[in-house]
Amino acid sequence: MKNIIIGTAGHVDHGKTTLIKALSGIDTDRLAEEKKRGITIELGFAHIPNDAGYNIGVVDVPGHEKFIKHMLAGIGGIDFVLFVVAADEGIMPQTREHFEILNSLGIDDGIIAVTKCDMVEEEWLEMMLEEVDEYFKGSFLEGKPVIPVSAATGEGIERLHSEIIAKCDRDNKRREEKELFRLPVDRVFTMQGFGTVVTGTLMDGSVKVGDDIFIYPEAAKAKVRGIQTYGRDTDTASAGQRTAINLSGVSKDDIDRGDIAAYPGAVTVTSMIDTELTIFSSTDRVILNNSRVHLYCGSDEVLCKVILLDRDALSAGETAYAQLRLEEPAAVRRGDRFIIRFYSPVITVGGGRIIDALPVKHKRNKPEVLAGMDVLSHGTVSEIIYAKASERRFVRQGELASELGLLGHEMAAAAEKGIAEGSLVVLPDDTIVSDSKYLRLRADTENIINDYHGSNPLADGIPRQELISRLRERWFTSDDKLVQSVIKYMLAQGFIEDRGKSIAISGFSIEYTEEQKNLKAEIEAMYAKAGIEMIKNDEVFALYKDGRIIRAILEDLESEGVIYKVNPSYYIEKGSWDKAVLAAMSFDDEFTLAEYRDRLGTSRKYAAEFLPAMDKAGITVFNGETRKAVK
Ligand SMILES: Nc1nc2c(ncn2[C@@H]2O[C@H](COP(=O)(O)OP(=O)(O)OP(=O)(O)O)[C@@H](O)[C@H]2O)c(=O)[nH]1
Ligand SMILES: [Mg+2]
Repeated sequence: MKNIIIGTAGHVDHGKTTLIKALSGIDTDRLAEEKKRGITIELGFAHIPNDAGYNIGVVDVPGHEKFIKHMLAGIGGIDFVLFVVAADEGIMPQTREHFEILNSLGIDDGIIAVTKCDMVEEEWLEMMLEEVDEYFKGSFLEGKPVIPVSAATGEGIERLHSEIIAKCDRDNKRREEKELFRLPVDRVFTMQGFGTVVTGTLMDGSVKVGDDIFIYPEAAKAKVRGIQTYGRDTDTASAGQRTAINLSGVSKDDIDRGDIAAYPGAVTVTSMIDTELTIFSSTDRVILNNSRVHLYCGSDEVLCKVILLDRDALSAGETAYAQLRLEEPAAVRRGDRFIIRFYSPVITVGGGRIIDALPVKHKRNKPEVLAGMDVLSHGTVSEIIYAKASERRFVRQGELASELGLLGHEMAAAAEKGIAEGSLVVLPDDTIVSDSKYLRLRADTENIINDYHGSNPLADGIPRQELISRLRERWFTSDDKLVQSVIKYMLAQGFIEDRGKSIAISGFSIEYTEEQKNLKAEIEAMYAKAGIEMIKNDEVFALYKDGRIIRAILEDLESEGVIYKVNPSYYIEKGSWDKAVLAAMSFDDEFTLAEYRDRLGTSRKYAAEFLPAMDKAGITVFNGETRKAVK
């Protein structure tokens, strides 16, 4: 089943609602006040029956200039417009305003209905049709069907119906991948016995009963209890359907029109957006830098400041890069279209496209900032990823995909390309960095380790924990996982080396002075001479004033396999230790300390140090009195 959403547009009283009733049988003016005043105030919803197998939803908008904001809340998600111009009045102010809005929102297809034909003479109608042609010339509506209709006599209604069906036979441009699900909420209410219900046009992706979704920008979690599309219960709803979702876990008060129901990752919650902003050619208003305006995006409306990045004023028909700084967070997606209206008087002045959903704060009139905008506006996916990865301190691939409106596999493919070209590095924890940023990370790491080697020439490397905390400080991050991931990547690259508890620059080895070499030889000879009669560490440390050097020599001799660390107080010559172990292993049955001492032929003092060390090493098992060798 193909899903299509049509929106109406046109000046107040031109017959939009009446025409939708003629096409669908549904009166979308539901409110008492609408009935009383004979105008549409809120968005109306209907669907057009057809036997072509399409789901055709309709969003009927108000034409009155006072309710433009309601129109904006519903019109963004449509596939094409049913543009209404009344034959008796022709092109009127909100005809123009709606048209500019549709243009700005990137709507690119439609049908024009010239209504109330019964009210005018043939000649007048001819003149009006010419006026309509003239007005839409050069726009997305040029050459589209123009159909004279009358809801009063029924003239043209059938033809209009078949033109609508013909238009539905078009490529669906919506993205249907499930994970992209988002629905800008245009109505929220409670239903007796059901709880909270939100409705909206399902923009991308799909949703099903039982799913956990989130209401953004607050990110309030909710569960999908039920779904309706076009008045029928259903298990799933997908892109291009008018959808009502019954939610549990959130109350009506937690949700406003303009919020977005979505899966995590389908939207970016932001307080700033970079945009390409165009001022309507029909307006006489000028947007000055730093002006406060109303921003309409999806069904949301927020106040924001316009920071013009390359000029002080933007006037009719002009386009420029602007950073919009929002007074409240909004949930958007890169590529989304939006409209802006003057703060006061509230007049629609322009609109544009989001080119960065999570920018950094920009300075004005900076060539490098503007060059970055060019990349975001019309660069390739790889170029955009590179720019974002360079700009951000650390960003994980998944976050960047969501910010850029890319699916996981699209992001992975682009990253893969960047890696192959050497422009990007993806770390084991999925952090993505540019080549130049990676070189800086590498230089930082090497500098810290080299400094350590410089001031600790007898240590075989910097203790791993110390390296992590120094890098965290250097990179202003508390993210241990990230730092470890950088280290892991660099270890795999082979220019630093894992030395157990410490990390060294590859190839680093301890360099002793002549004096230290002699000292090392002296200590080695001491242990060899002592053999099974161990030497207490204190005696060795007494040999030299600098304890750090003794420690380094002992550790070095240990790692060379010359001595063995029995416990914190004793090392022993390795060959003697092996003998001590063999003696324990030679018992077939349980043995006592005294039996062991006799077999090894040493004093009780040493035997009493060896055996607990062997227990600890898992060579022997002690039951409180006797021991048994583990074989
Ligand atoms: N004679 C005649 N009257 C029409 C026709 N279509 C609409 N009308 C009348 O025009 C008036 C306005 O029609 P609506 O359908 O409410 O106009 P609308 O464009 O929805 O108005 P808003 O939603 O307020 O912008 C109503 O009184 C309709 O009965 C038509 O084809 N012929
Ligand atoms: Mg109406």
